[in-house]
Amino acid sequence: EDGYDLWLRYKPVASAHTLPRAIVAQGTPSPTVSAAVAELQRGLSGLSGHTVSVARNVSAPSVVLTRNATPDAALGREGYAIRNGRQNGQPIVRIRANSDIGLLYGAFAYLRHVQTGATADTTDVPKVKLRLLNHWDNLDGTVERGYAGASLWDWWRLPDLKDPRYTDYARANASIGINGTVLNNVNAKAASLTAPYLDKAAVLADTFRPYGIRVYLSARFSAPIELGGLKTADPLDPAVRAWWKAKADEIYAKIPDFGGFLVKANSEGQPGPQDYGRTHEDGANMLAEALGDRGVVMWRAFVYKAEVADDRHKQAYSEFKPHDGKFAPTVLVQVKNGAIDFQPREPFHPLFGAMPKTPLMVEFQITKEYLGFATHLAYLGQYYEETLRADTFQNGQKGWSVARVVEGEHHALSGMAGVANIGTDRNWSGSHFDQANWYAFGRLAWNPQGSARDIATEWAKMTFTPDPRFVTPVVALMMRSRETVADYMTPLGLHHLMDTGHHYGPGPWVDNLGRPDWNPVYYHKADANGIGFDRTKTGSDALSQYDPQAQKAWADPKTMDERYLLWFHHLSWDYRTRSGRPLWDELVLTYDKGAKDAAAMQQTWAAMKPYVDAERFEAIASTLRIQAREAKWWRDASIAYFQSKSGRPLPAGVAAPAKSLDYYKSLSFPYAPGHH
Ligand code: BDP
Repeated sequence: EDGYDLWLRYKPVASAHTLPRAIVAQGTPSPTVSAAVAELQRGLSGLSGHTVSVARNVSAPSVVLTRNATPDAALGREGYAIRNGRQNGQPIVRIRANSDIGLLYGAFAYLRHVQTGATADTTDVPKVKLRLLNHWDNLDGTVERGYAGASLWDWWRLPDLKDPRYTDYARANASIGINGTVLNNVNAKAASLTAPYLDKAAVLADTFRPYGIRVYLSARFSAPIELGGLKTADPLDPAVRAWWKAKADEIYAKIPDFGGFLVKANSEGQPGPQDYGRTHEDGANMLAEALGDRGVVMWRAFVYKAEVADDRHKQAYSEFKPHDGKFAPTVLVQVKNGAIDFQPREPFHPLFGAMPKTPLMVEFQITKEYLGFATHLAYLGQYYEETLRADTFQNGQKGWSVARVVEGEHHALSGMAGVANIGTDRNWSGSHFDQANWYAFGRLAWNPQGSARDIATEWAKMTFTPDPRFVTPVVALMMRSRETVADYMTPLGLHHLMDTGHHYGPGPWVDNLGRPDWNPVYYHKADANGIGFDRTKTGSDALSQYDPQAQKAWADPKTMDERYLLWFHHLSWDYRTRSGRPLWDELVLTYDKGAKDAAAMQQTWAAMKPYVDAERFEAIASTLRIQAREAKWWRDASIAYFQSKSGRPLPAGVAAPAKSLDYYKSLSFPYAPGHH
């Protein structure tokens, strides 16, 4: 097994003899219903170990797909109900929905239930409307921050070559409820909007359509200049507006269900409305006007300028909050989970809860740019859950979790985006366990209140085996894994300590980059006296961007969750932590624990050998070996560096770093993937 089949392996289950023998689809056939029937046939045949047939009528135990003649409001457009019952004297499982896509989702859910041992009747409806992958894929086939091979999109051979892998991609996404995909990098090339590339994108859209997946594109704001020969891309210029309108019409002629545009503007050198003295809403609303009610604009809030003020943490909030309520109804503002940049741990972004009049999407990173790429195991379901459950106290009210803000109860639109970790590697995600992050993202986009542990359990059962001797220890390992990475990379709320460019190894000493807020020293501020970024009133005061009640969680170092300590506070090395130990000792011990826990993951995995095929067992064992070695590297390099600042001895019993600080500084990774 090479991992290609993901969680859709369909190996025989213990309940094989009880499974339906036939599939009956009632009503008018459609490509989506055919996809549902094909998946059920493939799935049930595999799970039961005998061929399951497709029938017109119920004359054997069957799965029956029924599209409601009159819509059932409780099921919405994409929901489904699964009911056990009887028909013609036979036991049946009826999947009901208002739409064909609801039937497909119901089919996947039923197959999941069979594999995870859930048999009860269920009704399920997605809580978020736009559940999107964002591919940071370049037209030259490379993937920005991609660690799973090249881009899946073969732009060179498209539109002629319809790689069967595109269908498997769509199946996998539909199985977890993802309903849209942005094909190209947010650092976009205008060429993706030219006729030849639109023809290629149209073939992908045709392939994905039966699976309920719409295609979207990242739009380069200056395209009217680069492609249209205009002198400006000023969003208030009538010629610019006309250009975008014509472009949108051209796209819809080729892709009738085109989803819309994702835009990174005025961030990290990308063009945008501010180049013309205009605002974010001027830019976003112009694109919304061009698309009309045919599609949406997802305008990213990941912005920061070179002439950064005191704290990059504050910029997105300062730039966007004043514009709440000014965006067109088809614009969503897409906000990263935290205010800096996908660090191993970040407090939730202060914009959540601060823009009640605007639909806010949350953007998570599935690809692990700052968590050890595809070589370190970190289950992100636990990370996403942590963010989604945080209370923003929107409008000063308790109970406004990030999940609830994203679900957007007062808005017509809602959305969640995940920066994809998918590429041409046979296992799709670069490592077997990274498939779980794709899976968890989809499941949480469907239901942001879902449980990361339950999701990990489902995934482990389907991807490996339902045997509890495997599932229990592996789920426990997954649930701890992100914390372990945070412990050996960025303990106690430290952040952005990664080395220049690739963001893989440690570089806490880096202080020579063009902008202060690219340097790790800017974020940890360690010196002989102490460490941490003061974001309280005595410092940058970023904390004041949160609702006063949310602030309480982080305002007092004595009572707060210490996993965020140095994110908000600069403290002396002697500061007494909750454990009673001085901060210096606590920091060193956390690094040490992270490295030890990473090493221990290998033992847990070694005991799983009887339950896993040899190919995947070995592949995982080898990445855990790399992780243990590199966790030690992180620990040693970080302790060596911070000790050069604190000048203090290591706590009793803690081993000194294996090599000198200069040695760690001298290491470099010129060929690290994903950085171009
Ligand atoms: C950072 C990445 C960079 C992306 C940027 C973004 O390092 O490659 O272009 O985010 O989200 O995390 O736009």
